[in-house]
Amino acid sequence: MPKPEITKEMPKAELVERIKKGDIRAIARAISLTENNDPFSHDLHAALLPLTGKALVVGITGSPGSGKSTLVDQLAVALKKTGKKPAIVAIDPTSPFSGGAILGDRIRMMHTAEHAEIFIRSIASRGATGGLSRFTFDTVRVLDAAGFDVILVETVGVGQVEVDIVRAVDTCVVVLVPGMGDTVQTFKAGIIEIADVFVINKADRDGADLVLKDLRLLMSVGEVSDAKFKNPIVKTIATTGEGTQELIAAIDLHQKWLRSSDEFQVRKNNIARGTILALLSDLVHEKLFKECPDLLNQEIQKCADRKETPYQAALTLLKAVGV
Ligand SMILES: Nc1nc2c(ncn2[C@@H]2O[C@H](COP(=O)(O)OP(=O)(O)OP(=O)(O)O)[C@@H](O)[C@H]2O)c(=O)[nH]1
Ligand SMILES: [Mg+2]
Repeated sequence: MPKPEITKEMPKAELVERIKKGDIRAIARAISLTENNDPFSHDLHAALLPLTGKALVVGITGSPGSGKSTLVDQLAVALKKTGKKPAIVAIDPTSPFSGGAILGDRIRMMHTAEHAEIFIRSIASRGATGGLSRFTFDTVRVLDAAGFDVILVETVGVGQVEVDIVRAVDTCVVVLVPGMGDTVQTFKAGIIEIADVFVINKADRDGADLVLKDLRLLMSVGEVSDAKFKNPIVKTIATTGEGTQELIAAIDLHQKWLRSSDEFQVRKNNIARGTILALLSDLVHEKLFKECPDLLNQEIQKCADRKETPYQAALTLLKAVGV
């Protein structure tokens, strides 16, 4: 008998039950409710919360075209082979993942040669504000509740929000490539400091060893006092899958270290703190735009005309929204 359609009227408990069973349409529904900031989604997330906390969230970041999607593909397929249930969340991918039927709502299933089905959700970052990071982790929460045990989040580490996203994962993999002067230049944004594991992809090209040398040098400089974890560096050729197993082992090594140290709790707390603070400022902004857009414009004008300091304006606005 075909399952009943998922409708807005469907009771929360039933939707939660179907998500728990890994029902793709229920997952898609939950994600789109979240994306539309539907009030129902907040209740839904609260109901999903007890089902979460089991997935390992791995961030893959690096400059455009460095081979992140190809690498994520390989990782997902390799993980699937070992009996894991991986899912992919890709932020603004400009290059498509291999094949796959489009399920709507930016969700696809990747069909691999091994007939393994891998869930992929892409998220557009263009035009998105701070909400991007909130939405990414709400999506991750739905997937975690649905029983996906490794969630690979691909993002180009350029904007602040994207850096915030990779900062909030369990293991952050930074992908570098030869011949781009990549090591120092591209990652001034602070990406290199948040890396747990480094990948030198396109190791089939000249210059991979040079990147390795640069990276080791850079790391030895940073290693002044309490470098508690020696970041593994893995060379990969994502197009052939070479190095994939080593990368999985390096991620594993990082997780073993993290879970055996105080850093685990520190990281969890930092993530929670960052998420709450970001959400608070989002909520205040939303309230302002909704409840007193005219006052906001007046205050902007006063401030621009130097009749008021920004501090005075902010206080007036906070009072107006009852904070
Ligand atoms: N030679 C070589 N090419 C590779 C390797 N890995 C990926 N590529 C190629 O590099 C190009 C970009 O790969 P993607 O996986 O789309 O890179 P990406 O980092 O996801 O790109 P964006 O999402 O656009 O930032 C593709 O043509 C890949 O086939 C590799 O190890 N060696
Ligand atoms: Mg990509």
